[in-house]
Amino acid sequence: MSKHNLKNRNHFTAPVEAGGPSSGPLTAEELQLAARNHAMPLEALREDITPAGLHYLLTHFDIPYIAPETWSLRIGGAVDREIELNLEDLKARPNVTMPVTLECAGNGRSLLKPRPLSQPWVLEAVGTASWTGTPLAPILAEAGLAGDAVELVFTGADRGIQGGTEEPYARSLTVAEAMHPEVLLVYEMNGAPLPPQHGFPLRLLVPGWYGMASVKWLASIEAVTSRFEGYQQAVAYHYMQGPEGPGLPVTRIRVRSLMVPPGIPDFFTRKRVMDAGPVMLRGRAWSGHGEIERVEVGIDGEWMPAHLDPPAGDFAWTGWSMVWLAAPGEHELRCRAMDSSGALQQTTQVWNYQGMGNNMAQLVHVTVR
Ligand SMILES: Nc1nc2c(c(=O)[nH]1)N[C@H]1C(S)=C(S)[C@@H](COP(=O)(O)O)O[C@H]1N2
Ligand SMILES: [Mo]
Repeated sequence: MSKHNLKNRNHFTAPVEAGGPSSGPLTAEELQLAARNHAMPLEALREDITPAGLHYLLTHFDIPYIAPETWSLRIGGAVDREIELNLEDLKARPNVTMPVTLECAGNGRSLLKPRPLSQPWVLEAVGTASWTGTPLAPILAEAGLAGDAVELVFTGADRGIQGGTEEPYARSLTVAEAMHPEVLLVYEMNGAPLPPQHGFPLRLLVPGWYGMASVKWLASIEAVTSRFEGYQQAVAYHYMQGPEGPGLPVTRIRVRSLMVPPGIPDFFTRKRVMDAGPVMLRGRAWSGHGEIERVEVGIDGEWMPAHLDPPAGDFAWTGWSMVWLAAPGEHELRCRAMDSSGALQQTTQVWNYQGMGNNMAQLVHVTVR
């Protein structure tokens, strides 16, 4: 049993003390979170690599101020040798640069009915940056994990209170997950030092997983001999049907596709307006459960296959496109993807209490004139 009491095993008592999902209007607390944690404007789906300023952002507490000269990463706990590495030490190690698509597990939350109260994402909590860093596995090998180590706990320099529990932001991975070769300690985003909001000077990057696993402002890595029970691990990020936990842990990214909204938007409603004629519909699709096998575009309920580009990387999104002969009138456009595990995006909602992993197919209303 975790140290959190049952009353606090509820993700949503934290920001609003509302005690659960709501069908009412957006709250001031949701607006406050939405203003801090911005999404990626969907027109940025045009680019393989998302410019850092357009990448989505999710910070639970405050962005910590870290002076790089005094910062270091401590690796300890159930290891043979404790290791301390500063930024220069990390940069001197072998480096890897790769595009990785990150998505917040709460993406799509505000579209659920009723709406779980938390960061009220619509659909755009995603981005693909080119990340540079050093693989984690060799560092863990140098530290020498004890035979009874079961997990690694990654702790950030930020702290706050959630669900009545005061803690630093911390998440764990099993030893097997942490040893995957693609798991990196990254210090650059798109060829520049990590911006403060994305984890300067160092973050963990767990490709294929929803964003919560990629701990920003990394301060320490601790090998532990029993499962980590921190709030962000044991209480938050679970698929639950009601307030009683624990439910199933949220791990890898569920398959999703999004389209660049065609035409031009109406300022206030964001509804799309465009001229009749052929138009190239474009977008991106991704999954943490395997390659994208198929993307289909639905025009007024009729599904047609899209052309797929080669994926931008093993853990990055795949571009898609389809020509649509737009006829005058009102139209409903959708897109849905299927990955190599056979998972397909649904067109009806699959609700859960924390509003996690809602990958329901996007719907775009278009007026063709
Ligand atoms: N230390 C720390 N790491 C964190 C978070 C946080 O609040 N603190 N938020 C997590 C969540 S929920 C997500 S979705 C990603 C967002 O990464 P980004 O802001 O660089 O896009 O960071 C993760 N890492
Ligand atoms: Mo997230």
